[in-house]
Amino acid sequence: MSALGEADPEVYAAVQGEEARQRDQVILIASENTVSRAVREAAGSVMTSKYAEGYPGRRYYGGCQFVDEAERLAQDRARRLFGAEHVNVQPHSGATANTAVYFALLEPGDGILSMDLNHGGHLSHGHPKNYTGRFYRIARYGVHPDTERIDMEEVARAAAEHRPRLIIAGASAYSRLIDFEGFRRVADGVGALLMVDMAHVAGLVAARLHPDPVPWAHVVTTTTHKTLRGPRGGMILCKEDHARAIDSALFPGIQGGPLMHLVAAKAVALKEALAPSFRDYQARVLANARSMAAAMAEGGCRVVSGGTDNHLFLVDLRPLGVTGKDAEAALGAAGITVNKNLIPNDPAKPTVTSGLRIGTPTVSSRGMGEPEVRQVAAWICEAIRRREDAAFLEGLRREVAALCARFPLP
Ligand code: DSN
Repeated sequence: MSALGEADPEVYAAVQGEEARQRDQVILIASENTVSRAVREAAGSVMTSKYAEGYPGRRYYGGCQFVDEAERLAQDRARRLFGAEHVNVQPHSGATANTAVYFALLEPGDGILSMDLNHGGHLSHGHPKNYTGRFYRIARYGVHPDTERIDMEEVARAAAEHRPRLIIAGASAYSRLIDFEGFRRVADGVGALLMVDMAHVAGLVAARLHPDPVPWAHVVTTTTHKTLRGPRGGMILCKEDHARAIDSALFPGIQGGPLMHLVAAKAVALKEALAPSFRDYQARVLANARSMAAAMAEGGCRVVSGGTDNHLFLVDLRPLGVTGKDAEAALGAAGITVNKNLIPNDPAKPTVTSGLRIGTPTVSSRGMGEPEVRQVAAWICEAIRRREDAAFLEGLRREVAALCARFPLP
């Protein structure tokens, strides 16, 4: 038995349960992935015990020589991977990375122009219930009602009207390419700074399969655990001009000691992302998302904006007469994990929704390809249709587990 199993059987059982869930289910949460054993080993390493407030070579604690090595490796690899002038690998999360940027570049009351959460934006970009919605003057842009794509003319019009200090490009439920160069033109036109939150597409950017925000944005934030396939955490990339302000906004501004086990795990994931095989993986993520979106449309769903250019797509369930909430529950019973999601101009509440968000990073990490994801799409449509049929959902759960057994977790 493991040390955890002996010391704390209850937590051990929860961890075992989670391992079995990940092993036996098809996970289609667009913001999740499954990390390598090497990343897990670093994340579970002795570095969790070390305090290291400060930055490499400038710490407030003794004994930092080895954590310094790990942090420098993470910084160097991130700079190389993204071609960034300066990198901070310490943010505990994407929201924390964003907070550091706001504290570095803005004063309370300054204006931010960002994507509407109801059209695919992110909570920490100015939602009224988030601190950003209380501290800053928030203006929104959304997707065009006909194309369901970001409308750069609307972005330019909103920027001219609201004169923000910061424009944010980046989303958590948007399946189309984002024109970062166009955003920079709009920002320059009104004297604003541009921040890109590339959390969802960072792995695709690293693989050069998505437009690169780094040349255009003053600051780029990301998480490390989505398409980038690292441990949970955040990262900030910026031009040298903003490096000091960003570093001191993060520490001592909003964080204390960095989580050095996760910084070490970020270094490992960044090394993996520099390997040629990472590009093949990201190409599979894209091909799987496109193929799955097409199969869902064949199954009677409406795919928002008609398809996808990245790792995710949104499904409008109204043609099937089911809410996102009920579809999520039925699919959960069949061993398929998705999340309900608002679609643009959704008439339903965020706790109910008319849509699902479906992403392919995890299934692609397991090695599933287009035949498998098309099969999963067919199962999803069938499970939604037969959502009241508990015996069918139970049988499907066994078929899903059999598919998963052919594609073991790392
Ligand atoms: N909550 C994340 C997502 O699911 O997209 C974003 O932070």
